[in-house]
Amino acid sequence: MNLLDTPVKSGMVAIVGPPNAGKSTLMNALLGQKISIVTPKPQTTRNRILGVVNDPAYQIVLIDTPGLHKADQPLNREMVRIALESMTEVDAVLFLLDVSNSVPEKLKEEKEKELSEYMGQMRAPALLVLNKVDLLDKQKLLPLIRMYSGIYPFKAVLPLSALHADGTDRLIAEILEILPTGPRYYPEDSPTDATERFLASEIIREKIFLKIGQEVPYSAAVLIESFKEDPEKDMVTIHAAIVLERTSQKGILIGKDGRTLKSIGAAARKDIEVMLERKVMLKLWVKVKKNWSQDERFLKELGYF
Ligand SMILES: Nc1nc2c(ncn2[C@@H]2O[C@H](COP(=O)(O)OP(=O)(O)OP(=O)(O)O)[C@@H](O)[C@H]2O)c(=O)[nH]1
Ligand SMILES: [Mg+2]
Repeated sequence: MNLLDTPVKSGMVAIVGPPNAGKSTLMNALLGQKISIVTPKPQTTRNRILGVVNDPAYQIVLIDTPGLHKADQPLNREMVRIALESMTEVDAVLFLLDVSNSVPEKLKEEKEKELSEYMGQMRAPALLVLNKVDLLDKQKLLPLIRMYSGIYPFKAVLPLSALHADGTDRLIAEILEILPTGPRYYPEDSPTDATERFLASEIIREKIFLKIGQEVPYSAAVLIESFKEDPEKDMVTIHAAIVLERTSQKGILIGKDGRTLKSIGAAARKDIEVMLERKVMLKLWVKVKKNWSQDERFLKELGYF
């Protein structure tokens, strides 16, 4: 019998929550490897990204999503739509909150309203994950758990530190309580269905977020223009365009004597080499496409809509 056909606990699990809650960090922690990019800035993730956790007894298909936030621009609206859609098409939802900065006694009314509106759209059983407890005064934990349990009928409320992969065993156990028995939906040999091209573009975007402040990373998209393998040299040559919204942003991205762009390229190349397990030649160039984030056709090209 093919292992793919042997019934196990299996299903789709969306990781949702406000920007910067640690969703991508949690997905990587559960996978035991980095698939989703992580930065200290909110609104890093823009697409749904699949991560497949395999075990002899189960297959958990995680979906990392963009942060839920009040969005009024086309790109941001798409990001929120992607997250809300993921939330309704799964077997279980992990609703993740960063509790390192919250006030235990009561949430600000507006924030509570916003969160419970999003929670109200969940269709599957949901677990509330209180993340970043490594930064939280332990005495504040119990009141927090009590407060959040009152907002929505979660199956469980779990404190966790995604950064330190602390609390993940209990989380997996709670997920398995919810998941039905079924086939493995994805082959066991890959942790994601994302293409190497997409993952490379994300790594470049991550370095832009990490190396440049303010609004430029939010105005940057990365298009892989060519991705050529050379089996003889065991090498990949990648040409990528970093697309900005305004001409004035070009100088910031490139930096004095091209230093900023060079350091983005060097850091990205290193990570892409680890991902591809091959030598990589990475050529970056910068172009401007005025207000691309409001251009539906271009957003489609990037994989939205
Ligand atoms: N101390 C601490 N930091 C964490 C933890 N989890 C995530 N972080 C940090 O929080 C920041 C945001 O993490 P991400 O995983 O990118 O958050 P996200 O929810 O995916 O963010 P968006 O994609 O922007 O919605 C990063 O600097 C992480 O290192 C945690 O458990 N403890
Ligand atoms: Mg993310």
